[in-house]
Amino acid sequence: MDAKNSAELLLVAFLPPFLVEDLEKEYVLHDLFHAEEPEALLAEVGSRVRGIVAGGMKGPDAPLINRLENLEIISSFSVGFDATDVVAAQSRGVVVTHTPDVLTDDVADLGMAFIIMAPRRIAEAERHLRAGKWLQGRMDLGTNLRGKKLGIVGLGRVGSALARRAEGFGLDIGFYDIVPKDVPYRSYPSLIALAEDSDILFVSCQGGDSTRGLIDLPVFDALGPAGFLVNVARGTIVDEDALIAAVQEKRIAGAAVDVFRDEPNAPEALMTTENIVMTPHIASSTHETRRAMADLVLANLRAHFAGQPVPTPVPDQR
Ligand code: 8YV
Repeated sequence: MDAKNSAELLLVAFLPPFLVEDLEKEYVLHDLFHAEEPEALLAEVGSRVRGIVAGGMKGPDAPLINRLENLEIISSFSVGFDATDVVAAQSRGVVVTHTPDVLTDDVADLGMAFIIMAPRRIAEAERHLRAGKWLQGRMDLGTNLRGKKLGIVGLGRVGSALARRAEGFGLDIGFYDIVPKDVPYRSYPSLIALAEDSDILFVSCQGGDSTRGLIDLPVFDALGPAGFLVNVARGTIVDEDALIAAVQEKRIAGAAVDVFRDEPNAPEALMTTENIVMTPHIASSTHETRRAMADLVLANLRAHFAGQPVPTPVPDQR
């Protein structure tokens, strides 16, 4: 695009510099996320803002949405849209759009890596070697995957992509979803029933109020002392105090998580806990996928300002 679109956009999340650079070529940007005086910025430019660029962990709440009288679109640099108050946006006729599909493979790849890492104790093994403990003896044995039961909580895009990978590792796949699915995997009537019958419980449902604290102590106890929990979805879905108790008291065998309740804070209590793998929300963090997500944010905004329809999020289809 040669000339700048006259539209003014509010950035409310941390966004990769290459996306900000590209947005700057087409729009007038106001960076609320880094603003030293957010109130002053909003007072000055709020009435001119026609679009918001949000992120998966940081999006506009109802007061902000309602304050921007000329807001037309919220374009989120994420598949998850739980950080944005979608109901408030839609009730004002504000379009909400996101970046599905382009990150599915990367998130499923990390999920599969976790499913191997936790039972095989790969992170522990690496720490064992680096600490010079190999010289003192062998570490404890891990658990193998073939024939183990994998329970997927939320069989959307990521859950389905994960299931395809897991088939290749000989895992026996079941799932629990509030939406019926026509798939060759075993469907369970409840989360507890799935957890009771699973060796590995994989969380890939959407975040937000509908799933807050879904994975609680009864679910961990249903999974049992030989079970593993893997979460690549949202930290809010897992009751973090229950997770800490579950791994530390060995109510489950171990866990692997990429997401936390209060990012970028991971619980201090887990820093020295051996039987949990933790990464800082990196599931979609590859050059290729972040570029594709950025391109989709740009394409969604361009389509909207050209008067074309943009894809809107479908609940329960992460
Ligand atoms: C990103 C995500 O890390 O897409 C999502 O929902 O959680 C991740 O891909 C994050 O949203 C970046 O804003």
